[in-house]
Amino acid sequence: MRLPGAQLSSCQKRRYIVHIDLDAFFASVEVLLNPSLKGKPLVVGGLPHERGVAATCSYEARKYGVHSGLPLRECYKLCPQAIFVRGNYHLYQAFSEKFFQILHDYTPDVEEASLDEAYLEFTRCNQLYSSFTEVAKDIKRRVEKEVGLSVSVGAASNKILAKLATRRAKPGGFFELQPGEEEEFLRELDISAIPGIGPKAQVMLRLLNVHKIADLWRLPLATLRSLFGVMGDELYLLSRGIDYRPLQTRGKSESFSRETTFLQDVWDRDLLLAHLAYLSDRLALALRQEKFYAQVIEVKARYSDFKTVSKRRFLSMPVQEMNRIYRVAEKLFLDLWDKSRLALRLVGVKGSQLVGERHLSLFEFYQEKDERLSQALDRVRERYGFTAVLTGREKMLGEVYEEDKGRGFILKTASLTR
Ligand code: DCP
Ligand code: CA
Repeated sequence: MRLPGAQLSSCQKRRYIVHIDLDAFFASVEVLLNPSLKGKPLVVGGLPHERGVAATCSYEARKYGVHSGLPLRECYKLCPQAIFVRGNYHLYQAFSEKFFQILHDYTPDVEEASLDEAYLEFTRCNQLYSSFTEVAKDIKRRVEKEVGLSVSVGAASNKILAKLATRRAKPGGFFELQPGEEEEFLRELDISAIPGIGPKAQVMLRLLNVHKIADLWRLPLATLRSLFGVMGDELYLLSRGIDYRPLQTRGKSESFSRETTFLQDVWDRDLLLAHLAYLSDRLALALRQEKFYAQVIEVKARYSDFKTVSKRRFLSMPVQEMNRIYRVAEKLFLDLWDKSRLALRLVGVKGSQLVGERHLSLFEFYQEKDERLSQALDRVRERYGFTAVLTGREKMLGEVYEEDKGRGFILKTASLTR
């Protein structure tokens, strides 16, 4: 099967993206500071009988099946000889800052994707460097020397391919995907390699006998849409190595967000989703008032121990409507929320990569229905107040919060940006 991506990209300027990710980050910092841990199975995140999960573990521990997110007790069962440490977030943060400082020396286009992971784009740096490959290798050497941690680097023509190249390079290697090699490279990879295919999506796909990325190519777009809704389009493209997402650099971080801390920490799924629906609704209102569409939706959650997690999704079609935002937000939230961990103290939803208009995208048969519905909703709310029309999910908040004379609920610490 031919990938349409090869054709599409040949008529556009080829990008050069480097993805860089520290190996077993928290664990590597612990080893650096205490070399007696070197070569041993190490779990970071808590002691064996404590509540909670492993933040990460050394590669030696991974051989026993231990991994990030696994309850500490399970880790102990799988690898009782492992050394367990609680970890020190502030310390890791300091290492992370040093890591990013180095990266910013090489190009202005740096996306800090997480504490230990970044994308760098060199497309604009043609005049600056004679070989991007050599630059990528140089960055790797400098991080290893100056931060003291092992790092893996991938290079390719877009973000998804660069990230998958890093995965191939792990641990400690460098892998550059050459033009024309995309199809062979992707074919045999497991579907879990694609960001966005979480555990639930995997179960669904495996039932359809889809295990490898090449199996995904056989599913028509309509099938992916019926399985994954708005995310179907993205999976269709990403599985073919097609990815136009720009880097989210700090300078371009214009966004709207709506988040709130709860009156009391919350475990209850429906109550969490009710908050998320309401915040999505408020976000939609802000976007419509300012006449923006968001190309990226991000959900954030904070557990009672302040561990904060977030997950975002680039959408092939920018959104402004509450129900579209909520659909994406709900999926993101359910993917990132680990209900067995601790209760949550905060949730939030953010729209970024704002655009002023939306074009009909290649794979989207845009329905105006949602848009008309939103406009009608606004008119009713202008007359009768925001809480005059609420979705079924949102109504639950009426049992928890006071209303502000129809203008909305009085949340505990609603934090609005922009
Ligand atoms: N982390 C966490 N909880 C998770 C996942 C990760 O606290 N569920 C923290 C610990 C990790 C760091 O974030 O060290 C980076 O996450 P990665 O997914 O990049 O994992 P590692 O760097 O540990 O390992 P890898 O070599 O696979 O990148
Ligand atoms: Ca990492």
